[in-house]
Amino acid sequence: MAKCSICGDKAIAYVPYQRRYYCRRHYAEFVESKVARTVERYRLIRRGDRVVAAVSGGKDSVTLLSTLSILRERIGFELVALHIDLGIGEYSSSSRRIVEELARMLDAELIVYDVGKTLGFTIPSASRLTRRPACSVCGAVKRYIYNSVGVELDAKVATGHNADDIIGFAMKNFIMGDLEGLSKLTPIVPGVEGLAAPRIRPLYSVYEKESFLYVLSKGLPYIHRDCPYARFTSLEFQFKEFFNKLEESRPSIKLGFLNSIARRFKALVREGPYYACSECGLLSSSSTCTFCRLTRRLTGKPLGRRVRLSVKELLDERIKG
Ligand code: Q46
Ligand code: ZN
Ligand code: ZN
Repeated sequence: MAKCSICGDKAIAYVPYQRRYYCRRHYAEFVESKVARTVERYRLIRRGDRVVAAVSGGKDSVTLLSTLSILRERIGFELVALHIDLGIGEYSSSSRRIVEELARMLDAELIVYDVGKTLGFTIPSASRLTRRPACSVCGAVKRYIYNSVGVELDAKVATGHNADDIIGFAMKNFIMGDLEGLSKLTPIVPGVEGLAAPRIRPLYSVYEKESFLYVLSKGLPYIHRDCPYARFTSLEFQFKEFFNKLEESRPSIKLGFLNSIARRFKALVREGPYYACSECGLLSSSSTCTFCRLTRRLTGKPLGRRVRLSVKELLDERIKG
């Protein structure tokens, strides 16, 4: 039986690039210290910051909220969890229940934004009506709501993208020649005053497998099933598999790749000019932002302003409640 390299208890995992075995407790600490190092190294969070953690209920966002709630005490920042109910049938209702349970366990403040109730459409209905893939509609809706909450709260928005996600996106953007996309894959994407909240990725160096073992080792609740729209044939997914194969024979190759993304891709960042959407006032690359264009096509009216108003109401309730 393999033993933990730190305490000698029964090991539950081996980390090849460290050549170390870990027991349940020390494995959780290993992941927590990886996140703490990323936060420190890239100066993602400072004392007195406000951080909104996007929590879907999947293993990565559960790891995000748990590790941030530990760092919250150490660094001294305000942490708010944000869950978006996308209206994807039983998948969304289970995710919401899990996030509510998790927030109670971690004593984290939780805000739930219900898309169906507030905007009158769900991801499946919007995808049908606009004839766009569900994930493309979903991505635009989530990004818009995260940003609205971040701007309204003057907060940084933390997402649960892990190391494998970043590598998958990087390779896809590289193949597509999307330099703008590549420039946004750094651990922190700066905000633009009043238009866009800064975005941070505390799980930047945490492998997908590590975040899975983390939630298991801590006994945290997470949604076991995949979203019905998740595609396991996408280019990103195939690159993830390819890099996992490479990692088997060259442990830590993924970490090396991520380091160079973090160091070199910053140079690709385009500094402005920045535009405000003429409909909602948030960041846009043209006169109308993606979300306002999408919702105009869907409902006949751009709904950016409505989202911003509903976010304000939700946050006011939070202060009163
Ligand atoms: S929730 Fe949304 Fe994902 Fe489901 S519809 Fe696609 S993007 S797969 S992270
Ligand atoms: Zn141990
Ligand atoms: Zn807009």
